[in-house]
Amino acid sequence: MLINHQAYTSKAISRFKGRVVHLTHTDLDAVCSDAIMRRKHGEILSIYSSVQDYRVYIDHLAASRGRSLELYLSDLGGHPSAVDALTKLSSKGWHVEWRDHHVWDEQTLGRAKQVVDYLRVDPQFCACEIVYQDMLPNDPVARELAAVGRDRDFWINRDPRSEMLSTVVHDNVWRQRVAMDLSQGIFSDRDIEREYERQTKKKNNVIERAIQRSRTIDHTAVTVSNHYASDVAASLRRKYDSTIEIVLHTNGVFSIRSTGPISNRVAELFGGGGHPHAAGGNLHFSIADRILFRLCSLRLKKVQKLIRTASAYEGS
Ligand SMILES: [Mn+2]
Repeated sequence: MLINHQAYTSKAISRFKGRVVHLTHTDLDAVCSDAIMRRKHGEILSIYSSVQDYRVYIDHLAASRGRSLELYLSDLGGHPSAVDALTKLSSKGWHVEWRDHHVWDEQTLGRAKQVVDYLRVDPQFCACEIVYQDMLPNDPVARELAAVGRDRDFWINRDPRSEMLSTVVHDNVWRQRVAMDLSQGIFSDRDIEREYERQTKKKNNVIERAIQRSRTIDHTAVTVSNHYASDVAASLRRKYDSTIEIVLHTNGVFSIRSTGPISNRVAELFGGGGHPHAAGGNLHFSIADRILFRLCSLRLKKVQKLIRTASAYEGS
């Protein structure tokens, strides 16, 4: 069973007959982690979430009546509020394990250690590598899944399968389908290839529009796009030879990429976090901000503040 939306969580939990719930991110690293968990545990309940608001799902789990299950988190960085939610879940008898590779602040790391049954945060690997090492170290398919996940997550891009799969899992429905396929060692088939072609066309249009809307301030390139943030950022860097790229969503969530190790530090100042070279945060747009953003987009005050902050870090 797989779910993508908060509204379905309670219903899905009450129907779920298995034992393991997997709460993870939405990208290929998360999907590879999910596939390895499926190989290990069979039928699991997978919840795909943005890295910003996954806490809501933990609240839903804690509020659900019935059995205490096992929750495995992966590819989601530590947030103080998520640790609070996990404290409640643990007290209800849930077993909780957390595997991640984002940069955590020491305080959250210390608190999480006391709350969960197992915690491993290791930025030198991607999440699916950690899941593979911990859960199925002798399984050749799990090893291959971990390698494909790493190829994309660390932006190595040597294995063409990682480009194809990471594009296809951008779609909610296909993400679930690919997780199932990967768990059975199927890395590609005609349907996946066809979907890749369809989404590549869409992706190229999205990138083209994002480039048209882009601006540079100093060495920071900024644009607006609700999809394919990593690909959009990479295209901005190619075009401008920039050192920082910011991709804003129309709802105020943003992705940041940087040649220097500053992305997570900038993102942390805006309620987010992530990796030294790739991170995300949220400008928390009010309704008024959203309307203004539609009119003046990059000139919005909150956006200007983000750009100035990022540029200042770059110079530091
Ligand atoms: Mn990851």
